Amino acid sequence: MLTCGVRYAAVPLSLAALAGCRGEQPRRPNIIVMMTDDHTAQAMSCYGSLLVETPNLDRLAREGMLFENCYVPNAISGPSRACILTGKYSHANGFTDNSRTFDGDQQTFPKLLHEAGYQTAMIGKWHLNSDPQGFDFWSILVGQGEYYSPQFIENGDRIVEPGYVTDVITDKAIAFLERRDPSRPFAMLYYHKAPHRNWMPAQRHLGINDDRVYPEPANLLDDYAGRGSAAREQAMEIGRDMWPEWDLKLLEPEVLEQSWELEQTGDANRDDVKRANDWRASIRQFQSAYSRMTSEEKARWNEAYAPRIAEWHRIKDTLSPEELVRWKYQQYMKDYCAVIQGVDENVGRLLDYLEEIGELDNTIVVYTSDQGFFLGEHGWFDKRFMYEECQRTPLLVRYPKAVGAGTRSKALAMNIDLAPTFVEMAGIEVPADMQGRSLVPVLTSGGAVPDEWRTGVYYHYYEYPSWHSVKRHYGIRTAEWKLIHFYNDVDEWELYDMQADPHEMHNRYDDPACAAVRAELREQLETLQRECGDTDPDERVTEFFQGAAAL
Ligand code: SGN
Ligand code: CA
Repeated sequence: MLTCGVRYAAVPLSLAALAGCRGEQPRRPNIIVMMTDDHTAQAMSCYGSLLVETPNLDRLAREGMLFENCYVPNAISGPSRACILTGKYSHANGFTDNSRTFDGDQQTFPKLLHEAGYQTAMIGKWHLNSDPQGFDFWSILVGQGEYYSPQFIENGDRIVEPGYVTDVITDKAIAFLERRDPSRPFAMLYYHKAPHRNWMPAQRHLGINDDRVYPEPANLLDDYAGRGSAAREQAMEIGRDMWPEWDLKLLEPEVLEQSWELEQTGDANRDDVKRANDWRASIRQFQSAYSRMTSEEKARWNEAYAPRIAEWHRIKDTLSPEELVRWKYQQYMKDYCAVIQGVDENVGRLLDYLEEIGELDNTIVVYTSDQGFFLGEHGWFDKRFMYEECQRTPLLVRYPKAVGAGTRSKALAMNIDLAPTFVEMAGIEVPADMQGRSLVPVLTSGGAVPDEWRTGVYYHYYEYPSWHSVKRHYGIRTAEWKLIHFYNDVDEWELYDMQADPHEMHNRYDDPACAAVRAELREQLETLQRECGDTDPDERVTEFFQGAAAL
């Protein structure tokens, strides 16, 4: 059904030509956006990872385009999802941090596709605190979602699905495709919970990495020298902030089955009290996650983690602080990579299904994550910072009718580019208020950076004070440099030479040799802020604080 809200554009010549059509309008492509939660490029073999093999994701890269430089404007779940849906930065779509409620009445690309006759579905982690709009079918995880027997809200009804979340989401995706109307194109958001914290593997992947020893990042034992208070004062250190019980599954079955009183006592403003309360809450959270398994699943789980628990009790009082970080890092990687295995297999399952029904080559298949993640770099887990490991996100695009196989692009891409790209590829005129840029010229040129392409990407993170204590900041990343301003309760700048110092260990902001580049970047940053309408971050955030305090 077509409505007047959507304006049609001629399908771009390049797409029409590559689709091999002779005069007639090519068939509109199906679209599948595969998104994971916290899957970083350091854990994808097509991006050069030595941590894990991802043959099915590698297949997408081999048969499509890999973006080396795709960035998110705000490295956290809900905001990133809102950016993708709207093609707009957080300040423009209103969803600046995870406590927000997405204004679902606003324009999104699924709505535009739906109005243009696409069958639309949203399956998996939504995390926007309001019901999805613009979908024929939606089945979303409740909140962050659970790994075992996950709860969903499906077209408004709450249900529990037995099984492992990554498998269940794929089953639902295939079921949607099975019952679709094959005469019309579809657009499906296939959004995983995996590999979000606390990294619980599927039953068939328990213990698979037990014998593996993971290479450590060079800055695993970073001491933050030469950087500001934001890097020093975060709460995402593997050594200090990763809970052995919840994150590394070091809880005996007897304790997991116990009823655990959640006494939140003491002065919540004191750091030690807050930490003790958080720790107790994490144990409760693990008990609840564990309770969702069947007795067979629990038995297999207990057996798989028993050796790790025994080792922990044997060594925990003997480890130096550095040895503790290194030991925890190894356990973290074993679980994280086992969870990735589940993602990769399911991506393969969905690709095989598309092939079987003859739709694979008619479908634009995109793989991305809501942001990157720290896998021990700087001694951290989690994300939020504008540092490279989490500002950058993986992006693969397979569509053989327009995108060359095995191509790579260095173009500075952003996840706000996806909405205009899909809209254009569906033959709809890209609305003028979308702030991202269509990637069609990049996709159809073998990855070449088009003339007049952006030379810097803008970033702005807001969720502070909150989980992991990452201070508010904004900044710009160009092909060679990164400039960051931490603000709100501090006023600190950082400048990194991304070519000489790709791991962002040496802040050059006060280096006299960088005076010219610093001035140039500050100007470029201000221009970007003006262009995207984020002109006074400090003031707006102060207003937000006042609003939040009034709630
Ligand atoms: C949970 C996690 C945090 C994580 C946020 C946001 N804690 O609160 O570690 O940063 O989600 O993640 S947990 O103990 O509950 O696992 S996001 O990807 O949804 O933004
Ligand atoms: Ca995330």
